[in-house]
Amino acid sequence: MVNFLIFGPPGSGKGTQSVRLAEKFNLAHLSTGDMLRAEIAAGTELGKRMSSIMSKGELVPDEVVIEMIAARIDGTKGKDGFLFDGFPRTVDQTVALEKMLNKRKMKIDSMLVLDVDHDELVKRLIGRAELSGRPDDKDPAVIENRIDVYKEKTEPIIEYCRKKGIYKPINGMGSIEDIFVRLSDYMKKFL
Ligand code: B4P
Repeated sequence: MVNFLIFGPPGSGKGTQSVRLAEKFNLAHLSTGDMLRAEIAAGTELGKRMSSIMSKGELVPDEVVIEMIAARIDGTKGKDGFLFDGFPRTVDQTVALEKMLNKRKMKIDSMLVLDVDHDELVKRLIGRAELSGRPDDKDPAVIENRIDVYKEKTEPIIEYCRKKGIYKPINGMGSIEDIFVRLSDYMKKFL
């Protein structure tokens, strides 16, 4: 099993690229954002509690996403590895993921970080708001807050992974196809 983190600020293309990469390399695509939105859509108790946090652009509590991921890791069969999308988002989540993987004789093999300019992030998210109706994409102030939260709470994971020698920056500017080729060319060395 080969395990990748796809990483980057909101709007950097994590979700967009993950769907295609997971298919190409037979990886299980685990997106905590998608899992949380599914809880909200299903009207569960958890979804109701998480919805207001997400619509402000804040992170949900670590325990919530760690539990979701643990359940999915054990429930996955027939794949060649995992592609973690939007998880981890804090150093504590990273440590928890490493423990989960180590217990199952796995590790994080590579962290792919999509680098995208600030103005391009905002443009993509505002563009998506019209199609997705996501409350966290509609309000420019919420978008800025998500980017600030990323810088404060999520970006420190880069230093953590750099020290472990698994950090790989990827240019996330350009067409979806060009970025897919950049990511695939790097990932295929592991598979
Ligand atoms: P996520 O679902 O992870 O949302 P995201 O980071 O905003 O989106 P993503 O990065 O996948 O979107 P993409 O760029 O692909 O999280 C949402 C919320 O859930 C968080 O704010 C938080 O509240 C909560 N949450 C999730 N995980 C959590 C965790 N682990 N811990 C705590 N809280 C958590 O796409 C954006 C747009 O850009 C799309 O419209 C796409 O079509 C477009 N696009 C992509 N690539 C493009 C390109 N190259 N050119 C032009 N447009 C492009």
